[in-house]
Amino acid sequence: MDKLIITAAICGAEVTKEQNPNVPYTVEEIVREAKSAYDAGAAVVHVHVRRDDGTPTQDRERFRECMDAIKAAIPDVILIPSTGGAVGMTAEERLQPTELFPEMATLDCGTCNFGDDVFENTMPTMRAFGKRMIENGIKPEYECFEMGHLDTVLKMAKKGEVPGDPMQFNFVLGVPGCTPATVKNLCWLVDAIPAGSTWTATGVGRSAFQLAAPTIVMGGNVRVGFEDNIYLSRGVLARSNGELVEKVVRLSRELGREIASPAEARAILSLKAR
Ligand code: KMH
Ligand code: ZN
Repeated sequence: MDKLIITAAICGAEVTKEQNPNVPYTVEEIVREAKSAYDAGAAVVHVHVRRDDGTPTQDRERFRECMDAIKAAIPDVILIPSTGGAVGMTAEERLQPTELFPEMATLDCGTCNFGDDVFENTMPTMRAFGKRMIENGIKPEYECFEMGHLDTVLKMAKKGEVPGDPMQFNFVLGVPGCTPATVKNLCWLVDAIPAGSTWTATGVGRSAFQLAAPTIVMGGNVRVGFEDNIYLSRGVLARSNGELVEKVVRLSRELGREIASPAEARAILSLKAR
């Protein structure tokens, strides 16, 4: 089994300092959280950015500023900027980070309920995002909240509408209104991916660590971070993303699986040398 790749989703677009004061907004706070996750064992950081007041933005220059600052602090980390942004943003707004030619970026694979909101990803939007990622040499991380999302992106890959082999999926389970974070649901999804693909599981809220443990045993990779969960354990707010990553490292070592460095993660994810 490959070593475990840990992704830290340090910020997200929806979680606020009112919920956990350690959620990063400013460039300095984003770098602090990325470094805490990296120092704890994360090879990958999933990047959303905010204005200093916490407002989510997909502004290209804010992404440039934040990603350059993270890279200055931890040069070898793999960055996966979001093209999901926040609910309600236009496709044009969301695509901006792809203009920076990151080695990877998220590509959301379908529309779904998202709490009280609707996270819209129409077929034309997804085709436009796939085309941009092919043109700019970006490897997508395919975000699937539902089995229908996975089925859709597999069909798009067959038609050449999104980058193909080897594909990297992130199964985000436990979002209110989407697929619940159960082991049965995770197995159903993992069984449907093509041979040679890689995958990550993200458990939202209280399921974060309950989904991490079976994922480690099944050979998948794990995402944790404030985007998905702000608690270290029941009622205990995490003081940093690093604390959340440390807990996954402990689980993985107890279960006999070592942690991938960024270089090892690049090899596992078949990322091209740049
Ligand atoms: N903020 C969510 C509505 C992604 O990063 O690609 C979407 C999201 C997915 O976070
Ligand atoms: Zn995200």
